[in-house]
Amino acid sequence: HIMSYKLPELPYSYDALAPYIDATTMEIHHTKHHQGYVNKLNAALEEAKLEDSDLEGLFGKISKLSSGIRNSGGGHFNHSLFWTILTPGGSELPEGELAKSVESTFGSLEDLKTTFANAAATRFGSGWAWLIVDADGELKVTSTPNQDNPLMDTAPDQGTPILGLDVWEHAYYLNYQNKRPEYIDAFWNIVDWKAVEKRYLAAKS
Ligand code: MN3
Repeated sequence: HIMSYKLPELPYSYDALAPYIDATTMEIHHTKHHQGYVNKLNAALEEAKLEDSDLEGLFGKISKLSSGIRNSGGGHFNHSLFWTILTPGGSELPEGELAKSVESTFGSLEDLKTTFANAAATRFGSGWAWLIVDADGELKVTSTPNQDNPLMDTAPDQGTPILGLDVWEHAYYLNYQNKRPEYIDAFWNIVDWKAVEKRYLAAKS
């Protein structure tokens, strides 16, 4: 039996993240782009006839799998994560384990944002910027091309992603055109740091 993936509902309305991400971009991104990855992933899994289609397991051996599974599996996983680390109005980074680790690793939250924004701005072409927990439990900022992610055995910096930013043009072009740095700046207003902390604690446990 091959698992069939489904497009997850957004936990907020399409206009909820405006003005930082506009409603039209959100709707197209969710119903066309993300849905497209889900459809292509299901087709690629069907074709490969894999017994276990758990995505995190597949990412660990993605170098041996088809480009369809890599691109569409990454696309589905990455967008599913992205929607859930955003929230209307954003949330403050709670005092706690993640805040302590951000401070000891980067110096401050502002320093983390600068490092992350630089990774997002300098990712050539399409891809993602990430904050990950690596195998030693340390925080690290990295980026990946296309729909790759740090769970893939092909990623130069591997670990569990706890925050991600889509820097494909489809994520921002309607509102920001070529001004990717303005989109990256706006992103911080809608990051749900409570959700990021939950992912951090889960990755560490
Ligand atoms: Mn996208």
